[in-house]
Amino acid sequence: YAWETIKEYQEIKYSYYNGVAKISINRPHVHNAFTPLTVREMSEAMELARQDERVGVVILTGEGGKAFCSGGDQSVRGHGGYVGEDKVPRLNVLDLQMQIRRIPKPVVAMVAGWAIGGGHVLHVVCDLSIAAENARFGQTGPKVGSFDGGFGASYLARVVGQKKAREIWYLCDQYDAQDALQMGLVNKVVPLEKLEETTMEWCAKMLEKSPMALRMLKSAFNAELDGQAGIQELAGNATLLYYLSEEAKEGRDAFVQKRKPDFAKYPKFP
Ligand code: 2NE
Repeated sequence: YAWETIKEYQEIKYSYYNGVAKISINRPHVHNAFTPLTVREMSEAMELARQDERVGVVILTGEGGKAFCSGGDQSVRGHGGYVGEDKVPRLNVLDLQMQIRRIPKPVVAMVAGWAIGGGHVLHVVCDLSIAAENARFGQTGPKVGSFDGGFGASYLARVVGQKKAREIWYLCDQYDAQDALQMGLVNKVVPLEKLEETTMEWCAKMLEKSPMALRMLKSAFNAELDGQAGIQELAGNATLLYYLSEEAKEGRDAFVQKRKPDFAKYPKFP
């Protein structure tokens, strides 16, 4: 694929091809563990993908074929979070999780090798996950003095069930791609050499579909689980649809033209 670099970064790659944006963690020497800078760059790229009207689907992945992401870089974990050049401890990956959940376009995790710890949670919060046969999944929190009690626990439990989610967190075992497929943690398993091709085929199928329908579905799936914030997201999309209607435009026009709105002609559906 002729991926076009959209912006150069230090710790990630961000590129575009045929309606698809690809955000790839580029720290293969540490199995793509993330620092605050990695996350800040991913966050900016995710926002660029959201704003880019050419982009219909986003792929999240890691460089090198040996790891998707191994979580927070333990060598920069300080007192209260992961520490960057400004010496401030942060857990900014939690904001990135929210962004993945809220971007109104499907996000697909393309997983080769390790998806571990906070890296595992990143694939969990993606809409879909395609795994290579060499993929390995798991949480390590209780082993390294950490945990993710947010989406990393509650959404994982929605995906694989309460018993399995508790097993994953309490035992910190590792699971291969077939285990993950069996528990509904990934959508498909393919040979490593077919990973990008298959992911791009799935993206192409989604790109043929109605972007508004996909947008509504994503917020509808979220709404059931995200409470008031989920309803806000779904309702925002309802407002978007309403603003596209003549009925809503009549209200705006009447105000601007300083006249009484005439809503009488609009249908009162049963
Ligand atoms: C992923 C795993 C199981 C792979 O094992 P293996 O044996 O295949 O590789 P190795 O030798 O451990 O790793 C290769 C290099 O990458 C570094 C290693 O230290 C090693 O470096 P060198 O010895 O060659 O210099 N590396 C790997 N993961 C790293 C990491 N996360 N931070 C810094 N360096 C890392 C094995 O590597 C492993 O278990 N990695 C640690 C996984 C982990 O515990 N991640 C953090 C979980 S906590 C978290 O992510 C988190 C959270 O819980 C809540 C909020 C935010 C984040």
